[in-house]
Amino acid sequence: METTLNGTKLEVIQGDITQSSMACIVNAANSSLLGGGGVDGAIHRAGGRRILDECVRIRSERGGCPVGEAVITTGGNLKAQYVIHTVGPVWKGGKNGEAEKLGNCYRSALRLAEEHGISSLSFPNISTGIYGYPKEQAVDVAIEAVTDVLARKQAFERIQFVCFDRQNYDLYVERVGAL
Ligand code: AR6
Repeated sequence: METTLNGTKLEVIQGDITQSSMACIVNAANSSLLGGGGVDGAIHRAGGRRILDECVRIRSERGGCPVGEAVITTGGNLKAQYVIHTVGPVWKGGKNGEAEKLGNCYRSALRLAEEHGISSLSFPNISTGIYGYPKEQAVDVAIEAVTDVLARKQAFERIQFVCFDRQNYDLYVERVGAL
């Protein structure tokens, strides 16, 4: 499903983000930037060695990526030209600034995308896998952060939420449908 918000097409799809045809995909990485499981593992496998090489270089320059921040690399062998790697919070019950940190992931990624002139990007459901963030709460944080940025900027043509599992897909369809 899709809707338009201040000139940006906002889409919800179910699928594998490595197959995205947006200019940029966002990765739910960890602070080491050296890869891992989940969507991070899938992106590195599909994108190949050049993504990891750039992550290693960024890591040696600035020691990794803090939670809520983002870095950008090539898309390597992916259709996407770029990957923006952001680091979501680990869910620790909700009273440890998780919502602000998760919102910062979406804001940081969009800021970096805008700085690089990227007009279309795909987001996975950051933190809702291995990091254990409750999906019903993560969707609200994601949509609030993205719609807040879009309300102030017209920098993007298309933003996709790529949901891997049915539960996230249903939640996003409901929330985006209500915008
Ligand atoms: N395409 C789209 N979404 C996916 C894909 C895919 N190919 N694979 C999984 N997801 P997770 P996190 C969904 O665990 O919770 C890694 O080891 C998945 O269903 O990938 O932020 C990192 O290195 C879930 O909804 O990331 C970190 O150590 C969402 O992507 C840690 O996991 C996020 O799940 C980050 O944990």
